[in-house]
Amino acid sequence: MPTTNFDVSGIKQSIVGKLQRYYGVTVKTATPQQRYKAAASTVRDQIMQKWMVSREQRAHAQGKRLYYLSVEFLMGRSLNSNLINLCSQDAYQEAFRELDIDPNALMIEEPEPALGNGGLGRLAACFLDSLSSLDIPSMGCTIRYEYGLFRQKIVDGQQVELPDMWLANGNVWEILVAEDICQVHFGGEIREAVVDGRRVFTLENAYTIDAVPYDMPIVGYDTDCVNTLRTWSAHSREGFDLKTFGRGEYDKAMDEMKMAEVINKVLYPEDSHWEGKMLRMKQQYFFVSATLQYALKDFKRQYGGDFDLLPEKVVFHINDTHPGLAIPELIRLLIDQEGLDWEPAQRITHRCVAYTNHTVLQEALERWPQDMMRQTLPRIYMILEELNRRSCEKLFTFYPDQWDRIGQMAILAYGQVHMANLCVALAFSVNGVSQLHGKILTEGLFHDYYMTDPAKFSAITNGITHRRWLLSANPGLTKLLRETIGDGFYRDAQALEKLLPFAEDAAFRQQFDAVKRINKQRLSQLTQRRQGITLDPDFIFDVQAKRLHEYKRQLLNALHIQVLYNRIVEDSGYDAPPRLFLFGAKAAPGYYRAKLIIRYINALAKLIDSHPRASKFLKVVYLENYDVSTAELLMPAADISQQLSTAGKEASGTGNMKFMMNGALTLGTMDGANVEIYEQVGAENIYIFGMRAETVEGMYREGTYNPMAIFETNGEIRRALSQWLDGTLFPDEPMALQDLYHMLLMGDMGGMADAYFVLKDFGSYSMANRRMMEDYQNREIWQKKAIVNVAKSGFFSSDRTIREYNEMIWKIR
Ligand code: 26V
Repeated sequence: MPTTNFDVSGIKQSIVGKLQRYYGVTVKTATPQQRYKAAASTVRDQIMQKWMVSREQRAHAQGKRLYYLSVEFLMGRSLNSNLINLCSQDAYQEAFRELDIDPNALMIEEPEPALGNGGLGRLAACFLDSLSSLDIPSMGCTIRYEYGLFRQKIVDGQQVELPDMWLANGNVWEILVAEDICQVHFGGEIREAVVDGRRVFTLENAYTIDAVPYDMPIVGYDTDCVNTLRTWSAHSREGFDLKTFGRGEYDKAMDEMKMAEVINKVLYPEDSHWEGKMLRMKQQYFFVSATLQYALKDFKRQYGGDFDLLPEKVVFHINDTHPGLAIPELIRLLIDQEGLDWEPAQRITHRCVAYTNHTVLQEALERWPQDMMRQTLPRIYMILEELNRRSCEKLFTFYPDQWDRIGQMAILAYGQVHMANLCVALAFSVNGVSQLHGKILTEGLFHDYYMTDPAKFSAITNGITHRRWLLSANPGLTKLLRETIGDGFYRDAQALEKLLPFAEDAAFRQQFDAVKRINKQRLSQLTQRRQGITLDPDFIFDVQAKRLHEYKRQLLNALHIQVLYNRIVEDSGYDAPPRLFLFGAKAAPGYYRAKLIIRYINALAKLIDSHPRASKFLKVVYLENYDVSTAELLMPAADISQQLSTAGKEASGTGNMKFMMNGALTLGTMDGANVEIYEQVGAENIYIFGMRAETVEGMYREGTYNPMAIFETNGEIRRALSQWLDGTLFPDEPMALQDLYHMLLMGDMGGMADAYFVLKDFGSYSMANRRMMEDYQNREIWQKKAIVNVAKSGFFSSDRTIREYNEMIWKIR
């Protein structure tokens, strides 16, 4: 077999050859998209050789394999991160140079697979990178959504959603794996029979859908390990079920086709508010069932039918409760397909499944209507009933006669299937994503379960892949670091600590500053191209980038900007360094209040722009369509990272880590992983404000919080809120922000006023801002703090996170 040599001349030959063979063009006449395809498929060829070897090695080694199940993987573009992990960046750069190809123009031709909403999906993507880099055999499993998260436009200050057709030009990185196509069944009725003295269950009159897997390679950094991201696509059987059609059941034949077509059509864009949508449940079961069928097939191929061996060879990690039906589905497969009895099936399943919780927000916890589950997945529902019966029986011995408590802990209760309870009761491991979040799980949300089995709970702080978020996203800083402390941090992010002494080195600080400036200009090119806005690198770049949600408190930031504006307007002697506030956030399309906050921010931007003096000190820019690629340009340009969630609400946050690693200082609450950033850098290198989580909890319990009292006593807040209703912000529609006003001061529909304590924390936030601006004006002090942040960010590499998961949970090799 001819093997290609991927040195500079081999790369050039391959690119030129592909352009000629695929498109009949030369490098000069090719479109940027054609050049991208030719380059990317060259990289793919290079990966293929490793991928094959990796698969053979895994089969040979007979080790344990991790299946990471997640409804979201927010991968971002692959080309550059693959080049980095293959250690081929230099060779390709040189090949591009010699072919006169602009690498940047080529990279942006890659459509970004936006198969995720936010933190949870991006974490899954970072994990895959670390798993391969640490040589841990693993497969990410998810749904091949035809449409990823919507693209966002801002029109007249408002969010408009557009479809994300990321597959329109094909996907260079995936291959269809025909031999692993399998079937998933929905609906129908259960028939029970006794065969050889054993009760057997069969499903009749079900809808059957083909699950078609597409595999994407996940390359590890400087290693031979290439793992797989498998995305499942739904197809109707043989296109159109002719048998059904032939029987004259046209409607049914059509229904099946429609259902198959729709199942992987679109990613749901809500990431904080759960709704019992039948289609979403079908999506989840679809990819879970297909994944488990494949995993058992692969297991049997290697080890035959000894399923007691399964927990030694396989671990299924479920990313939040969304893939939680893996639990009853594995039991179903072991019993109905493999012929095991209930007890061994449940015992084996328990030992194979681990669960991570990612949110404690009540409204985000999944609870399916029991009727819906019974109709759509009758056999799964039967198994849930049995699991519930056994689980409640066990709980009853631990909490005798405490029926209320057991009702709260039950898998089935009050007409609903409670997914978190299912996962906590049945998984062998339950973990939180930061120290604080872990504590809230064991002391709050899952406390009653914690008391029954404390050993299975853990907290493992999230991480980010420093290869994408530093090496790839910030080439300027990476180069400077390599020249200063060597390239040890490429492999081991903790080596960034070597940077610490250079905080005292004035020459280094100056270079560090120069890199930041260039990164600001890079970002400005993006906003210029996309929105026609130029950013002034002399401004402080102060960024809040994350999904738009009340608990994340973009409103606190905006309200404070408005107060600053008023100070400037009123005080002709006002002086402060000029500050650019950048917002990047998508709102769930049905989240009215979040969309209103977007309007508010854009109205503020306009108000400030139209004031000659205020616009010398302040600028607000709403970055359109915040996604992974935007983040990669945004993080390296930031001076300030705003992490304002109400304490106790943000499970971890991972954007906070990306900013830190790129030298931004955090302005934040003691929430999620901000707490650990604080511990890493020390109090003098971070700006902490606001109530602590316990205080917040206490205020909810007591119910005595009265934001109106703050409104009455704080003139700056009163002035700003009054401007919401007097036409200052929306001259043509003075009542536009009425809902926000009401929410803050009166509460809505019986809910408490200002439930996220925006007004309560405002004073402390404002003070922290003041401290920060004073420090910023002393360049030396500020630069030192920024450098300490980079130096201490190694802890937040997802390599550390994955090592901890493996030591504490998966125990692979
Ligand atoms: C929740 C839901 C609720 C039901 C509707 C659909 C849907 C889709 C996604 C989610 C995920 C919400 C949980 C989430 O994204 N949590 C975030 O996880 C990050 C990674 O652990 C963490 O850093 C963030 O703090 C946390 O909000």
